[in-house]
This record gives sequence, C-alpha cells and structure tokens, in this order.
Amino acid sequence: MRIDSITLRKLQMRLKAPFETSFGVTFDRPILLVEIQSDGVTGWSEVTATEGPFYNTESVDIAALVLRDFLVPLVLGKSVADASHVREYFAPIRGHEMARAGIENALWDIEAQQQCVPLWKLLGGSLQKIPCGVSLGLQSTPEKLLEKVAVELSAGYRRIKLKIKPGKDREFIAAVRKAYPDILLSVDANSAYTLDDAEHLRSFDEFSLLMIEQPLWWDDIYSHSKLQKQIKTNLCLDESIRHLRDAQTALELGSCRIVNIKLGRVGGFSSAREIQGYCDQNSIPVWCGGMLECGIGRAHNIAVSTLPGYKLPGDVSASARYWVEDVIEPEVTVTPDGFIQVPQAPGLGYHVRHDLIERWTVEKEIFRAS
Ligand code: OSB
Ligand code: MG
Repeated sequence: MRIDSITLRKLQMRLKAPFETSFGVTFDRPILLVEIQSDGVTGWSEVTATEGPFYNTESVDIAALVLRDFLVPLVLGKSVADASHVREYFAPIRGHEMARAGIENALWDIEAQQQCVPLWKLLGGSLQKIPCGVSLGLQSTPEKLLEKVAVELSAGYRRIKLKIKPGKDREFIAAVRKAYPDILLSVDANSAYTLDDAEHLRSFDEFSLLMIEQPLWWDDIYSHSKLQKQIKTNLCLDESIRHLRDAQTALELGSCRIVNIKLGRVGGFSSAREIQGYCDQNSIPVWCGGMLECGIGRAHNIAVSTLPGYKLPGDVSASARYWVEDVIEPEVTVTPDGFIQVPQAPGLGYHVRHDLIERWTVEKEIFRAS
C-alpha cells in the first residue's frame, strides 16, 4: 500500500442533545476525519479526540496539528506491507494516540477493501451481532435520569452506564437501582474522585454495579490499584490505558478487573488487538468504549467489537441517539433486543455520505505525495 494522499477535514456537527460528563458539556461536536488514497482506493477514519484536552491530553485541533506537522510527513508517499505496520513510522513521536489512530485505521479500511472483505473479518473478528449498551450523561435530577433510562431500556439496550461526579452519584444510582433491581448497571466518573473518596466509593458496593469506570486521576494506574483493594465493585480503566504496556501495568498491579478499549485512545486497531489479546489471556473482559463518534468512528467500533474477548456490551449505540443525520448509509441501528447486526460489505461496511461530509466541513487540508 502506497500512501498517495491524505485529506484532513474538520466537520462541525451538533448532537441531538447536550452530553454532560464530570469534565464538561458537549453539544457542538467538532469531528476530525482522515481520508487516505492508496492505489486508487479511499479509506476513512475518525480521530476521536474531544473539543478540548478535558478527557485526555488530546483535542481535535491538537490532533490536527500533530497530524499535519508530524505524522503526515512521516508517512506520505511511503509504502507499507499492511496497515498494522504503519505505526513503525510513528516511532519518533511521543503520545498523541488518537492522531496516530487516524492514519492507521484509515489504512485498515483500505486493506479490507483491497482484499474484498469486511473490516471485522480482516481484524479476525467473528461475532455477527454485537451487544449494545448506552452511556447516559449527567442529569439535573434522579427523576430526569429515570425517564432516560426507561427510554433506553425499552429500545432494547442491554447495559446502562450512568455518568457520575461528586454530589451527583449515590442518589442517582440508588434511584435507578431501585427501579430496576436486575439490569446490568455501571457508572463512569471520568476521573472526578480522589483516594480520599475511597469510603464513599465503597458505599456503592450495595448497588451491585457491573463496574465503576475510571474513578481516579486520568493518568494514575497505581492509585486505582489501591482503591480496587478497598472496594468489592470491579473497577474498569478507560483514560489510563493508552497501550499494551499500560494494560500490563494495570493487570499486574490489580488496578482493574475490566478494561474499556477505545480505538483512538490506544492508537488504533493494532494496539487495540494487542490489549484485547493480553486481556483475554488473563481472563479480563474488555468492551468497546465510545467518544460520541459520527458513523465512521462508529463503523470502526462495530468492527473491533466482533473480536473475541469483547464480552460485555459496549458504548456503541444507534446513530439516531446522537445525530439527526449521520455521515454513513445505512445509519447504525439497534435491534429491539439490543444488538447491532454486523455489516457484510467490504471495508467499513457502510456507504460514506460525501455530500454531507462536504456540507459540514469547516476546514480541509489535502496532502499529496509527489
Ligand atoms: O468516558 O466513555 C467516556 C464520551 C466522551 C468522552 C468520554 C466518554 C464518553 C462517553 C460516551 O461515555 C460514549 C458514547 O456514547 O459514545
Ligand atoms: Mg469512560
């Protein structure tokens, strides 16, 4: 595969409703897309960074800069035997996993099209329908939250995740657990607590949660090992896991018993596969996280969720929960019993809507190999 051209585009999309986490509210969602041409084939990917460095250190604009000034020049005009090898060119760059994933994942789409197989098959996946959960943003009152939960359960979703932060936790979790004693229920704090809150977090043990996701500092695997020893509920790491070495550190220290894999956060499909393989060997279940993606990132998430080890419902849900109109066709839909049927067409498995992408593009740069 020769990398003939790379196009970076920033789109401005608006969510159907604001999404609130412990680090802020997102309503207008900038979306950074990477389009690569190689040997006459076009591949797409989405850089899943947020609008500011609030979730991790990356953001859409920072990732665009790192791509333009550093990653694109390392690979433009170069040839790779297959998509998994492109990351070797990125060796001089520290961090910026989401920016890297933007290039690697578009090449996986190209490779799948060249081989005329769906992306999930190229990755080694096998599940034909993936179980889906939802992530619900912070709500003003427990009553409001209960209304949202009711809607998602009747749509068939198989796991409900509640965003929490100090002052908006016990009362909300208790209300949902009381109304639904048997559902798979988890919470995600996005690093809103400290070890001083260990007693408080231990009090959540009574709610039989599936997991507490990333309660402590985004970059602190060690402190999570201290917390995990003090509570019964399984911890799950999201922000802290950037690559296989982080997963090894976390499992060896006993920092979590479940791992959230996000394609962007870990630097792309190759790294995601390594982490999943390692977790599988150690009987640690993994699941696919979400970053409020448009259809392109969503299609990639569906493909990776077909791999063995993705045993728990992910945060991969229907396009219509986020967008009035999505950039792929057909949009991602969920069956009444809460599954996404895996597409069978080559590559992404969905048609990319160039017309919408063009309409919503606010910045575009094309880099061509000479
Ligand atoms: O921590 O999983 C997270 C969204 C933005 C940033 C971080 C997270 C999330 C979500 C939303 O929980 C998941 C989704 O529905 O895409
Ligand atoms: Mg999370």
